[in-house]
Amino acid sequence: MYKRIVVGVTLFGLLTILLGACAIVDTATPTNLPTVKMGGSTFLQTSITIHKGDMLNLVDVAPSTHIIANGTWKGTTPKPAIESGAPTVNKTFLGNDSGTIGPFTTAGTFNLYCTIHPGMNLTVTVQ
Ligand SMILES: [Cu+2]
Repeated sequence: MYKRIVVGVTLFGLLTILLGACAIVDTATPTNLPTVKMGGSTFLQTSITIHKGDMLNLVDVAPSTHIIANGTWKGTTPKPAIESGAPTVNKTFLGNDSGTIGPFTTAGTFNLYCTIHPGMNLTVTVQ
């Protein structure tokens, strides 16, 4: 009888720890942020519209390095440029990882590109 209570209390304790751990993981993942995925050498979408004050979550779904910065590719020529009102972006992804950039505090249209992959452009519209 005593053994059963001990087993029960132990299981309840383990369950509480497991559920607690899940809750911590959930809050650490910015799933509510606007998100753009990156493949092997491209953004999987070329533009996104977000709201003033938003951070932008970038998810590298490939085992591929990307260095995201302010600017754009014109053909095969990189054109670095920080536009007025844009947050300074210079973020390295090593593959199968993610990170946030911003916040974008000014309304407008801003260009981001990957310094490694020609043509890998993202247009961010902030409204
Ligand atoms: Cu890239």
